[in-house]
Amino acid sequence: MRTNLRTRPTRPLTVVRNLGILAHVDAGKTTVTERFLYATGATHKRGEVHDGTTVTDFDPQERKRGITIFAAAVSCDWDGHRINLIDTPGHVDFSDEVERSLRVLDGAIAVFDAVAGVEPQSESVWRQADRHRVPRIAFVNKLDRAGADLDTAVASIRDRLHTVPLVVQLPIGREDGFTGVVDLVRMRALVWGAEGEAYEEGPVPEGLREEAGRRRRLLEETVAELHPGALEEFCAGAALRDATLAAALRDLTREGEGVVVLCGSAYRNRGVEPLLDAVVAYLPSPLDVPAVRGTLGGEVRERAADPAAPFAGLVFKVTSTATGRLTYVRVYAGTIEKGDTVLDATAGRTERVARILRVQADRNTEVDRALAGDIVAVVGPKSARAGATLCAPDAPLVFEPPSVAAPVVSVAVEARRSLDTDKLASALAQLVEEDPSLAVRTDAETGQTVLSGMGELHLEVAVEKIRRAQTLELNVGRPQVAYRETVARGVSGLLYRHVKQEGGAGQFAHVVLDVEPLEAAAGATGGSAEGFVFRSAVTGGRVPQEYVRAVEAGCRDALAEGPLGGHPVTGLRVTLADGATHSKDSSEMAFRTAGRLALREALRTSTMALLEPVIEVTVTVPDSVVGAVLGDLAARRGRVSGSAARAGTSVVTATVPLAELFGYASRLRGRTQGRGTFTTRPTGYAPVPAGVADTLPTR
Ligand SMILES: Nc1nc2c(ncn2[C@@H]2O[C@H](COP(=O)(O)OP(=O)(O)OP(=O)(O)O)[C@@H](O)[C@H]2O)c(=O)[nH]1
Ligand SMILES: [Mg+2]
Repeated sequence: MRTNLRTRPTRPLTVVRNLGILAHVDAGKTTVTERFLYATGATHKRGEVHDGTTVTDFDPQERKRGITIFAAAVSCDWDGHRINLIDTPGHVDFSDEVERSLRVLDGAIAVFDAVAGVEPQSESVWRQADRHRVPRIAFVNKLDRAGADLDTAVASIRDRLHTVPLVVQLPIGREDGFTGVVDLVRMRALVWGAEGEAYEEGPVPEGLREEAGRRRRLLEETVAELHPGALEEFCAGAALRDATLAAALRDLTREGEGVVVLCGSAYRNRGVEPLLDAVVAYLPSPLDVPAVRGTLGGEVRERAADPAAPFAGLVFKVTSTATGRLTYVRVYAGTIEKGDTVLDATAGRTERVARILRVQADRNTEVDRALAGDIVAVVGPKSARAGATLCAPDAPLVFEPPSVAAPVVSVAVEARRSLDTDKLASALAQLVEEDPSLAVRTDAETGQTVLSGMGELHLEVAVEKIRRAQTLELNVGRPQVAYRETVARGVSGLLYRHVKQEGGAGQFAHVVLDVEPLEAAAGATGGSAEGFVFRSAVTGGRVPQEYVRAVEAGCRDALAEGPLGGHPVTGLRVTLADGATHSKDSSEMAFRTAGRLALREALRTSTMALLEPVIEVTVTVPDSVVGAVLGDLAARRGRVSGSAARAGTSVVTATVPLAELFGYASRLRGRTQGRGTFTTRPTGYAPVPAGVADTLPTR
């Protein structure tokens, strides 16, 4: 890690773009990032993913595996604008990293493979970006590949992402002969040289004039349909001026009413500069996005992106490096300066900002201050976690933290030498702090340390990171999936008496619980994303409010371990039907204990069902082996939901229990001589069939 002291002049916020690059694995996000850095002069050499020489894939594991694992931030300057960019991982196991990045971005580039079109993980990250209302532009990459076709890719954007594609370029040449694009907004041709250095701009070639005119017309019509200002001009003159078209495209992007589509080949350096132009032209600056909202004591507080306002920022990532603990902050309002004391409003602690760093992948530059709209790393805060709000101590507020997905796979880990046990424990604690989608617990029965995460690869990477950083020798168990338990048929009127009245302060709590499956109750409650709903039907004040809350807390305690195998319990509604108190011996503690023991008892008498995580798998294989692949999926309890064939390649989609998918990557490679690929997407939990459930170990 190199650091040099240099303070940059501050810039007006209108020229800042905070954006992320999102896509399915291997679409070319890191390559696009690399080309941005080169085109803007931030680097002087183009790195390649397959050579392990890119700026953003700097971690040894990323270089070895050729995939992005950790979101990396870089900055570059283009056309008088400062572009802060986060290159995100495409593999589904690291989607939490994407979620945390999306939370702090103002815009994004969605990259698609021109052969495959919209792939499952692109669809997932698109939905994530929808949820965060992040405006996007699309880049259809790899137009140089055999079988690449812009129109097919655009059709899949329309059909699978349910958005309106606003295609602003027409490719010149196909596949290997792809040399440039016609810019349909300015009606000019951009053609790159053999080495993909600077492009030459000229008139639209004769042979493409008609096609370009037709597509420009289509673009104008689509835009006029969506944009009232453009419609007015279109109706008046039956055409749109270039400036009106560009302004309307910007508005539509920011409103999320359509997506501007560009194309090119990042690897061959074609289409990169116009993509940078589009970032500047269409994606919003921090001033163009709505004021950010936080709360204080239940009251909503808004903060505009104003450097003069009280400071407020969100921590979205924490890493330990040779420079120390880096806390990545998106500054939403105000200014932080070196030496400031800030409040971690989430934890209620103050922290000191010793240094502020502008991060460029694994290098950084020290600055004196960071303003609203900036993304920086600070050194000094010792305990602020990802998701924490940092703010001026005299103007507190709390931002909603990014959501964290629940882990679905776990492995037991132990140090091979017992004297390394403490070292392993602290390494695991640090790992969890840096990646909130990992969790560590000690198994109550076996005493083993269990690490859980989002998938096999996620855990493999985590374990490898500890091995490398700590030079620890580890024993790692076989991966296990995280089961859950749910109520299939509940009980009503279960009476539990918690009474201890011999000597000293007594305990007295009577509770009566009804337990039912949440699905059955969903009509009445409107359902719950949380999987647990509690309500009280006690009348006449027989149980005071604070004791009702204590019973609810006790029930939540009981959900940690179900009766089938000690797995977390979900999908139920509990009603406190009745209860009784004692004037002297009742307390919140007594009711909490009663709630816990009552629900535990109720679950034991209910009919319970075991749930397992299920995954949608999309397998792409040569036609010749599709039979073997289908047979293998069936043996893994897979249910095929679709298949399609195109140009000798079959794509099979199936829902498979995660427990049956361990080792699938190497199995598929073997069956297809390395020509098969597959991607996965979690689809939730499903009941384990009776015959299988009987053979499972308990937790
Ligand atoms: N033919 C061709 N290959 C490309 C192009 N862009 C990227 N690639 C290659 O595709 C592979 C994946 O590219 P990356 O840039 O690592 O893709 P990514 O989206 O960052 O992948 P993850 O970070 O693992 O999700 C690499 O081997 C690239 O060299 C392109 O325009 N054309
Ligand atoms: Mg990458």
